[in-house]
Amino acid sequence: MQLNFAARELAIKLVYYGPALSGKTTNLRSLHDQIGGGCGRLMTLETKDDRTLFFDVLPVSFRMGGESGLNLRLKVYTVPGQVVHASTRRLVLQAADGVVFVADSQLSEVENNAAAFLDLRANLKQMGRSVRDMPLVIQFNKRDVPGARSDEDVQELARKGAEPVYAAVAVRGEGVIPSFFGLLDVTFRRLEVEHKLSERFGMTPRDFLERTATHLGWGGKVDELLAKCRVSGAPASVDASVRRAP
Ligand SMILES: Nc1nc2c(ncn2[C@@H]2O[C@H](COP(=O)(O)OP(=O)(O)O)[C@@H](O)[C@H]2O)c(=O)[nH]1
Ligand SMILES: [Mg+2]
Repeated sequence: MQLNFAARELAIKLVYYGPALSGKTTNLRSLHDQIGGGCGRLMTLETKDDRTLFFDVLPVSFRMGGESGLNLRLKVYTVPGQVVHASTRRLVLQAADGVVFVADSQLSEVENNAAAFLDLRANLKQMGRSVRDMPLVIQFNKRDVPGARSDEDVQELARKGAEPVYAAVAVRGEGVIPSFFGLLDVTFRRLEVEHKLSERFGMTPRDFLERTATHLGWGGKVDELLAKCRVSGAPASVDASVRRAP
């Protein structure tokens, strides 16, 4: 988090992490398409075969309104998943305020997911941080692929961990917005604990979340949004109604 008191600006860095080809760039593209004018230009840098070469970044910036006059700047990044890009991943992860871990639901990717998670853990540790203290959301993407990990399997994992787990089909835009708001929710809550946002700006984490949702075109029922596509003891279904037509 970067706070510029003179400019009354709060900058928050969010990172989509995960193995190569799990759908991180697809999430950001879909986010960009679904929030339309609510964000700036999506910058991606890919090789000819669509692999992320460096990183992608989507800026979302707006005035929070109310008495605070606060300008909120969200900078949403993806890391390149390929093993060779380890140093770029560390660079992108530096000073992150929250992470969405995009896991690939394909059975063939179980080991790659695990390796990427260990990589996340190791990189955080190297920065003197830990996964436990990092606001984190897990997204199981590619729920549409035949032979994906079963819903029961995903539910079991969701039950074991403390962090929110979301199901997604990012290519169809499903689960993308709920995962993003799930991350914002845990991130604002953490910033409240660490930096006393409500004392400084007179806005609770919930106010931050609701104003961001309103700015991005999802006014109203933030709780419903957070519950959509969320995996718990209930079946891990993906609700297409959250998706906006591109
Ligand atoms: N079937 C399916 N394919 C997906 C989904 N999300 C992404 N993909 C595909 O997976 C490939 C890798 O996606 P990309 O976003 O570039 O992965 P990244 O390496 O994590 O950035 C692309 O061909 C996407 O179209 C999904 O939900 N279902
Ligand atoms: Mg990518």
